[in-house]
Amino acid sequence: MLMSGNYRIIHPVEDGHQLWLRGETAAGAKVTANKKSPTINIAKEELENGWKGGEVRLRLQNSKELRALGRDGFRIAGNSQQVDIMASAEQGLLYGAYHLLRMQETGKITENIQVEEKPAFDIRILNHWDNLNRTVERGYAGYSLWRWDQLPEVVSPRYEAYARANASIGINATVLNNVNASPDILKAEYLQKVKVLADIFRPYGIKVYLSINFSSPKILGGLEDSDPLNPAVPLWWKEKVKEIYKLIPDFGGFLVKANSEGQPGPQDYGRTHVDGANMLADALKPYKGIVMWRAFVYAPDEPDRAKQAYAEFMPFDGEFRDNVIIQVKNGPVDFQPREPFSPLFGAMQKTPVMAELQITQEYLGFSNHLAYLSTMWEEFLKSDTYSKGEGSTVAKATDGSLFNHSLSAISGVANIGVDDNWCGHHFAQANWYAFGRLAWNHELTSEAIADEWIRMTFSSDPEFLVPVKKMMLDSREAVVNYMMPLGLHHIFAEGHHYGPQPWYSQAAREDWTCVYYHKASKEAIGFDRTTKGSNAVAQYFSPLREQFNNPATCPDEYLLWFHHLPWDFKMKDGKTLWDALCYKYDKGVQQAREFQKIWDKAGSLIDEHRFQHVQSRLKIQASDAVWWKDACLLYFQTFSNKPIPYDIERPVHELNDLKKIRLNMRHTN
Ligand code: GCW
Repeated sequence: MLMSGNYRIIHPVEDGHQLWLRGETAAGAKVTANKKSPTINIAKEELENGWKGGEVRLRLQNSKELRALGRDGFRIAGNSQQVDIMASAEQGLLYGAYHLLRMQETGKITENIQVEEKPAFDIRILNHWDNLNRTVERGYAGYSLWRWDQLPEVVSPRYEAYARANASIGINATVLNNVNASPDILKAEYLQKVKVLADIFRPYGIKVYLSINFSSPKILGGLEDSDPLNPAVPLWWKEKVKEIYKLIPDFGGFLVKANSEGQPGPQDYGRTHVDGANMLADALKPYKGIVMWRAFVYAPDEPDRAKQAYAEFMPFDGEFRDNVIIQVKNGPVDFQPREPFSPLFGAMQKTPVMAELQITQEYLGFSNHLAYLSTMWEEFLKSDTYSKGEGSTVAKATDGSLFNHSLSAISGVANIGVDDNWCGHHFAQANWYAFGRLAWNHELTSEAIADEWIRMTFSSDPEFLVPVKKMMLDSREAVVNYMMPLGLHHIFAEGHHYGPQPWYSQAAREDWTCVYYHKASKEAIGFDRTTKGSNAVAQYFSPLREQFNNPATCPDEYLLWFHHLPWDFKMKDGKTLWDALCYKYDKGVQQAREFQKIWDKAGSLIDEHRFQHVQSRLKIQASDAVWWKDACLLYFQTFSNKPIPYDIERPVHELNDLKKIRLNMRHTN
């Protein structure tokens, strides 16, 4: 058995707990291996339990060709009767085993199997925003998986199931705790708990990392301060790191949110990001640990938040130690349904940069809305930064190839909790899956990933597969349409970020209001980031900066991101901006309704329980879409003073009623 204890209970209903790992068979394939190890044993057992063909040979080989595929790469050669999985390291064999099983489950086994795979990014890491009290910041799938209260004595079987799910899609690292980090995580008692998790994850090829609180030396160590230039401080970190590696010899390193949204950092002492990051890097270096230093910084006094990460970090390019990587959110503001890529990608060239994606749907309807995010990430990864001429995609600027960095990584903020189905919404599992697959191979299409996921999770019946795949592929754009089309952004209700609140104007900081982002007036709407405005366009390479700067060439998707335009501005298709906005919102509503129809029809082909679960959420999504449309159009209409085009369904709400809605965080933990 793969799972410890008596974990494999029969679930009375199909609750989605098995994720995409459903290929178990009683066939009992013959599997041999030329070496034994905990990792190879897992690969062997997976194949014994899942492979429906003939003999599989797992072969660890130290050849030049295999070494070129790296620690995680593998080759598969043979046919359904006899097949070899070869790798130069045991992780490679494990990934090869999962790959072969995936080929089988998705109908890709041919008479001549020849596969060679090597991951695009070295570190493929989940970021859990899990607090030590088990709440999850921006988590919509129940409490944290980590039972800090029970560890290290009691070990939940879900830890191993989690590791297995990640390994099956190539994820090889995890940050266990929230970037808004409690210093307590570094206490000896917590490190004992972390060690237990690391031991469980290790055979699955998963390394553990921790988010740290920059003030830990002061708070935990009782030092006077946590100033990186106070000699006692780096010493404290050195000792702490030593303590960690004693327990966890393959510990990955630290993730740091510093001087951001009230978190402590080196600037508290007049020092820089470089001072802070390098101090930690020096402590980790002897053990091959790394620092992932986040660039999510924005100060209240800068007139354009979108410019700040670039402005603050570019001057430090090349000044960080070689075991520091800068972690940058995909967009320059904050995980909005659509943003252009952050200009740090491609611009920062001497220091490696990694993308931070958000798998959890903080800004895309929590686990109530069906939003397949692979299309968003694909759009991002394939965006051309033009940093070294055409073809300098974000993917290449971060996978080490464009700037010859030996450190490459990609991270995703996890959407996992203790809910039976792990992610709250059955289709949110697809986002976890897609993150892993894209981290492995950023050239995969969202279509191909959705295809795999549906076949493995639900069904390969074309009557189900075809419409449901289309629904998934359309879903993120639908959310953009009914929430904030044409480049609008951050008009979310304050705090919880679920519903619309474009009228929100009173906050401790201007950049925490919605009016700051849309700037609607009687005359116009949008954020002017052109050369005449905040000049954020200048942070992009040519020809993007010119393209973005001109409303005639700026893609419609980013129009109001970069431009403040009159309501009767003529769009490329001849519509006025106001009408175009109305039609986009309406389109979003129609799409959400279409998803209901698709699901009701296709759903009869799958189990009742998951069918109903998704159906109930699609109802919420459709009604939320109307709520968004009415709130935004009625509110913006108070400025535009123009009629909503008469072929569009009329609002069914009163603006004043919508303004009274106060969600009691009902959608969060
Ligand atoms: O998106 C915002 C979230 C915060 C989060 C922050 C960050 C962890 O609203 O909840 O804090 O970004 O990424 O640091």
